[in-house]
Amino acid sequence: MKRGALDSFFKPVAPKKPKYEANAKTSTHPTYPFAVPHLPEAFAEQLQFTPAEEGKVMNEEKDLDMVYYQPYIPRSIADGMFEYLRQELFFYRVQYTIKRGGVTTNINTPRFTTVFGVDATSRFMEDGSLVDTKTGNEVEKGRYKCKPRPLPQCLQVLKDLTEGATGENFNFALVNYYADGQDSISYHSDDERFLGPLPTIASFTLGAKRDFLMKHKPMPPGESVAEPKQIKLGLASGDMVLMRGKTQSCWLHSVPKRAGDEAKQGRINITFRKAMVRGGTDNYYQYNVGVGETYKWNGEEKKMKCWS
Ligand SMILES: O=C(O)CCC(=O)C(=O)O
Repeated sequence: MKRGALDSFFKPVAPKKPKYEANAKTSTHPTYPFAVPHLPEAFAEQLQFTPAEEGKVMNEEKDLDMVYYQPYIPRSIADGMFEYLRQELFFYRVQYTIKRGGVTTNINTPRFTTVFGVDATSRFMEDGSLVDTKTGNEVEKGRYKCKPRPLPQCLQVLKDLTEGATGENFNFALVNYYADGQDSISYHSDDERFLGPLPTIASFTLGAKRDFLMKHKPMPPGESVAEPKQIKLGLASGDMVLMRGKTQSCWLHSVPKRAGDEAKQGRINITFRKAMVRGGTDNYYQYNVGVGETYKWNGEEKKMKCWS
């Protein structure tokens, strides 16, 4: 049989686009403002076959080590997954202050955020209680300033599948919702010490296509090698970038503001990470949950609204 004929024989028929139909089962926890319905069955079934495409290794630039999946989540369910997560998760618009050189500045995070998980020194039991990883005893009061939340089933399913496919291990899911082209994240790297050296981060896109920009951190003085050129990836619904090796210690990334209609459809980004120590847990909840209002998607008004 010819190669082409073989390929078409084994190639799966493009799956139908399943609609988002609410699942009656839910994830609950005393720290959740409301229950999160489980991943709709039709999406869970199709996720079993991820990654939808083989990842492309990007390691030709200095200090860069990434795998780019186009897509990881099949396009047939990516937009449905976006609708489902936007509808069912709780979000925050975090405000905080920073002090630099004696000057205090108020920061309004320019996107909606939420976070689930706990660092490697603790873990959640099936019943939702939090125990010390080594002893198995309930975590003492005062270990955390924040109240850690277990991953809801929908993010747990995606995390487990991602771990299986990449051989990596994660204990946090951070979720960003960019409501429109005004929402953004400025150049930064996820190189906090609590992630340990050479952290691996799996970063998913659902919904609107947005540019993901990367640039090398400034080269040390006297470095003879030229600074690598900037990279621009147009991340589409279902795509995933796995950043590993020296990518976080040597490169910065951002999702800049964007004009045009596509960004107005909204975009969700999910990153899976592994925090090694307690400080990571307090840091992630401080900057992704904070102390302000809870927001929930209002399907009639088509926007995030304060939830009470
Ligand atoms: O939205 C994205 O693709 C990037 C998110 C990100 O860089 C972060 O959460 O640290």
